[in-house]
Amino acid sequence: MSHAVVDLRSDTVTRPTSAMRDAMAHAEVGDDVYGEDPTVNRLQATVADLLGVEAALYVPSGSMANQIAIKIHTQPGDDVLIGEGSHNWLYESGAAAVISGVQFTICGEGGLYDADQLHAAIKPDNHHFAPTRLACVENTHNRGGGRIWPRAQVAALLEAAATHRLATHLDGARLWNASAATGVPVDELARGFGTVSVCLSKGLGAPVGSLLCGPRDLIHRAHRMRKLLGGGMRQAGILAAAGLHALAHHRTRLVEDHANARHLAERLATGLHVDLASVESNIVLADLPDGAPGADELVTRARARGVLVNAIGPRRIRLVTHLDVDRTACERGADELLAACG
Ligand code: TLP
Repeated sequence: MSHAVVDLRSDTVTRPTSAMRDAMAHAEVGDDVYGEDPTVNRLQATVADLLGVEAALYVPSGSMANQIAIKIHTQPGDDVLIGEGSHNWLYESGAAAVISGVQFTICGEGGLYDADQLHAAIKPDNHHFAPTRLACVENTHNRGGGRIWPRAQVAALLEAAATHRLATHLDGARLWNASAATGVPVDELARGFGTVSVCLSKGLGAPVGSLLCGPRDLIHRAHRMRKLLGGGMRQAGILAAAGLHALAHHRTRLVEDHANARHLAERLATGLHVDLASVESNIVLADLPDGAPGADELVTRARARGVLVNAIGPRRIRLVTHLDVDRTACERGADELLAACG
């Protein structure tokens, strides 16, 4: 019996459902560069409202949202504090150096850092050093395995950032997951940050799109940067409609992805090293024990068995649950991976 491929590489691999495609096909549109696309405007208003901010700007990708945020918070030559392995630093092609001319200082371990680590990383006011201007947080933290920032830690970090007059940016590509996992509304998780980016194309299952959110004056500046970077889109309502559909229909189900990730992690832990306590949302990191092949080899073997995963280190793989993998698919994914290790 042949099975469909189980794709656990990322929650970005989902395909639009037929209901989502219907919503896209029937979207009312206009030219968004003139600000005349009613569906984009509705999406921006909806997300601003959900996050409890004045304004939101629809952009093609999470990377663009983050890079616009860094640009509007900094000047060339500035220093930006960021958690280890954060997307802004690791996975955006060095864009912050190119677009904003800033340098990063990595704080803490595993993606999260605390107020003391922030204080320690601030550069003295001395001509040797790049002035520290911005602190970035990623919640959930992708490379950290979908870790959720403890709220008290965020509050203390924001307070410390304010003491040093740092701007703050939250990469909330998976803030929806953090909210679903903790039951804390997204506006509370976003509160206190200067800007927040959220993605519709991860766990929510839309094909495209992110929003940069914040106070009206900053989002006004972000609008110019979106144009400068070539991110102005025309009848983008077709895409925004997918986002609105995702927000209405795919948010509450994220808890299923989290339960599936836990199940997957427990099953994998029978043969691989998985820190079960760190599985908090829809991402599972697994380390390969002695005797197992290396991560690249395991990825190749798993693919031959119809299971797709990503290697993120010589002996580490990442698995992500989403809309297009149910419990049975996760079980099959775990079993094939365990078999491929032997
Ligand atoms: N993450 C992707 C890859 O780029 C690594 C993935 O498969 O997880 N912030 C975070 C925390 C992300 O995980 C991602 C995508 C982004 C931003 C960027 O979003 P896009 O791909 O829309 O630019």
